[in-house]
Amino acid sequence: MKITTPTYNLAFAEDVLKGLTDKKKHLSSRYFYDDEGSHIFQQIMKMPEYYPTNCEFEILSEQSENILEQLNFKEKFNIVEFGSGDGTKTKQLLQAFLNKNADFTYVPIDISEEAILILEENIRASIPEIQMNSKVGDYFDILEDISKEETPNLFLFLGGNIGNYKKDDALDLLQKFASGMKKGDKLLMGIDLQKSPRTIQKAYDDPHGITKMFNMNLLQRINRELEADIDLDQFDFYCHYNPENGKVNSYLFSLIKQKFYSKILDTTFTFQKDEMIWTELSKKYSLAEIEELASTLDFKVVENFLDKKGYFADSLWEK
Ligand code: AVI
Repeated sequence: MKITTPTYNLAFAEDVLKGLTDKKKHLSSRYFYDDEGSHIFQQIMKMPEYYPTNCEFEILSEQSENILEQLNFKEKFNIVEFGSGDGTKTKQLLQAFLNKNADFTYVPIDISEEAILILEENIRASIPEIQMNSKVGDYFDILEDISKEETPNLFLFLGGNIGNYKKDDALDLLQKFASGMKKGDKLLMGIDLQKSPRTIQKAYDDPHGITKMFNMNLLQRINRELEADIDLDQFDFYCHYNPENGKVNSYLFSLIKQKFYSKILDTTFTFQKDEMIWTELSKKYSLAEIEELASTLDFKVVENFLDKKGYFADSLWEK
């Protein structure tokens, strides 16, 4: 018997079916990051309007010694990183810690073996003396193993990804992190801050159309993986920052009344003219909200490390 494995991701297929047949249509931003989407995200991070990348790079380049002091670890520790990316920013922190003779093992975690191999090569090329113990797999399975060891841990959750979680989901995620941490362990989390609404609006509604492409890739992904016939020219992108709640919400919307068919889902999806598909939340926090989030989860905020413009925080929390 010949077993054929599907070329599409089952969770993606199920979520598209649910999201595009719900009364208010939605698609999760988690699906932005296929190979094509990850490539577009690299381009977003290079845009001058997308300030978070440079702000966090500045913090980790210039303030890592202060961060090390605030950790106050007296013995060898682990630096455990969730979703390490290509390591460009983390390298700044690792190098500064080594310059201060800190004794640690870097433990990057990623679900993708390929991503970990690229990261290892990248880190070892510039910091050959690094002690590294990479892990491939599910964050929380690995966290459970790490939590059984006595070595103190600094967990890194950089890049401002927490902003892409709705309040309850952010609480759930951080609660899961917390349950894998022992007393004295620290969490350094990148958080984008509230600021001029124009600055934020420009970072998402960029003049180059790259963020639009990033969102449109969701529709292209449906065409590619779910064998659909969406006419991309008949959709547009819209995003809006609301300074009253700190939320950037992004959408795709239909320019005409239309339908498309997916062979894999064997379903026809219908759209009214101007009907919206919600694609992403990117929440900007105030310092007071960071305090509130930490205290809800029984963490203590040790210090918020801000870039010079005060746009972005790497917030150091202690369990
Ligand atoms: C990954 N994440 C923190 C980005 C953000 O700023 O919310 C994703 C992104 N969406 C549009 N531009 C960048």
